[in-house]
Amino acid sequence: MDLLIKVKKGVQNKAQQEELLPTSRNNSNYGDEEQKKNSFVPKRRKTLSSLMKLTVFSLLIIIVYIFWGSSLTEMTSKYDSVTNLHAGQNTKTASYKTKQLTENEYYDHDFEDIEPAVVKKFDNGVQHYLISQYGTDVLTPSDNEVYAKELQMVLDASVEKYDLSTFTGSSNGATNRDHLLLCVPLRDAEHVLPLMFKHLMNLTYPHELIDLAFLVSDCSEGDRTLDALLAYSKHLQNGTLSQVFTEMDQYEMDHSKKSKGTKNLHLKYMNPDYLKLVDTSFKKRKHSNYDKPFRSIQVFQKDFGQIIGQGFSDRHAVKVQGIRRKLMGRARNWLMANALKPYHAWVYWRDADIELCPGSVIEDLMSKDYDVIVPNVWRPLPEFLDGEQPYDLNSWIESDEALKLAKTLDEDDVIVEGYAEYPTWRVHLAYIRDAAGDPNEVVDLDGVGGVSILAKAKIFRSGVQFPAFTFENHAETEAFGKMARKMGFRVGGLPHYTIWHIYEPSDDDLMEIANKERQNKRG
Ligand SMILES: Nc1nc2c(ncn2[C@@H]2O[C@H](COP(=O)(O)OP(=O)(O)OP(=O)(O)O)[C@@H](O)[C@H]2O)c(=O)[nH]1
Ligand SMILES: [Mg+2]
Repeated sequence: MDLLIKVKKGVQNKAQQEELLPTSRNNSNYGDEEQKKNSFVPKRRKTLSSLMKLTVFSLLIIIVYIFWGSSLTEMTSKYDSVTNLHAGQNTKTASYKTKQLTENEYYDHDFEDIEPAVVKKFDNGVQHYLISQYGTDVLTPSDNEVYAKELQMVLDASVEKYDLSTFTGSSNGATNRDHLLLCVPLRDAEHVLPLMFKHLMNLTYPHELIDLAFLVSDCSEGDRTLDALLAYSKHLQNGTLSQVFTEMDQYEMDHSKKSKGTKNLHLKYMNPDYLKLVDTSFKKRKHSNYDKPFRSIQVFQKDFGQIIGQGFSDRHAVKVQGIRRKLMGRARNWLMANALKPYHAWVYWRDADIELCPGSVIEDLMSKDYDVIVPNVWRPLPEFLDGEQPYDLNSWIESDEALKLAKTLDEDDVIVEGYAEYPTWRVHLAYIRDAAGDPNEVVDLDGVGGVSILAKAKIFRSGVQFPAFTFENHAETEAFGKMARKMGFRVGGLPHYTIWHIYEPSDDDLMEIANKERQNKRG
């Protein structure tokens, strides 16, 4: 809490004294003025001081809960400039263009027009305020006016009123100005963060209606997911992140020309059309509000004791699925419990490792007016492995065979889809895809995968959660789907609306690629 107060104070001082946006969340300074100028010098806001205040506040609510690990000072200093984002990268960082914000949603709800100095005057009670402010004399009408205004500010600071009937979630959320909480769990994810942030910016659902909440947990020693996340978040809220990525991409291109590494060897074996689609997708899809900041960002760091490795082969072993999924359930519930506010009408869960996804995914899912809804998730593969594959098998329709199978299992056993050990004969959303099918077609589901879930916030308020225990022989998102159904909510999936997960070569795939390379060399 001390940390938060310190951060708030720092931001306040900067806002009041310098009329500038904060350069650093922990109020640390750059070495000298010249260095500061060459780093991320914030833009002076000449007009609309309330807009400036808002941006200050939207940065301010990047709250970091550090339960273990290094201090905020150490972390942010490592990532204070883009130069540090990729070690040794020397990019030009002179000046970035920022945007003016006008939408009401940037200011409403949490961001009431409260001046801390005024609220503080009431610290010793109303009577003390009146005496020290106006002596014992009767208040003049103008004193009274000031008093009423300042008293209202105190009340606004401590009482929040919500009518939950106005935050139920509608199929046309953007027009209805529905607030949405977007949750992303992250573990050892530094390498996919640029991709993730590009997808976030690419979302066409109004950014001023989206609160972002990230949970970083159980990362490996030396992993820099949290540092990178904070650095990118700062730029996202400044509206400068796409400029940073342009520089990073340019650097990456120059660099890869110079050194022929084996890191991305598998790309040689992928479908060239798919690779081209990935390459051009952001260039083509950029929308006019791409650079607009989100309404707020919260970053949480908390470990849950996940010991199963995050490598592709580690995390897919059948024996570890139950434990892994239950811990993920705990992590998701924790994030939601901390980030969900009374005014959120929708919650969107999204994994970081998605390569292709329409920017309109939120509106597209919302338009179906289901309580829980997911798209189809496939992944590309090397051409020697058929080029593509149905990926997320956690979205399914329950079968009689699986119900019978469940009866033979222990109460605590977790059925895992896609493994020979559990022949469920369920209909998987992934397998009923027709690439040319109607993307608006919906089927009712029982279990759902967690890659991209849109859900009405009211279902969480009614008690639906991601079971961190075995619920009907399932855990986490699949059990979440089952639980939502059991509580009478509508759960659906779009078989012909596909988003694409990144391809990470498994150990077997890497061996196959190495074999092919050897064969090629032998000629
Ligand atoms: N906070 C947190 N995030 C995690 C953890 N494990 C995975 N993640 C994140 O959750 C998302 C999904 O992770 P994946 O490892 O792809 O897990 P998955 O989707 O169950 O597995 P795949 O189907 O193989 O992709 C990604 O954004 C990860 O960074 C964890 O233990 N804690
Ligand atoms: Mg994944």
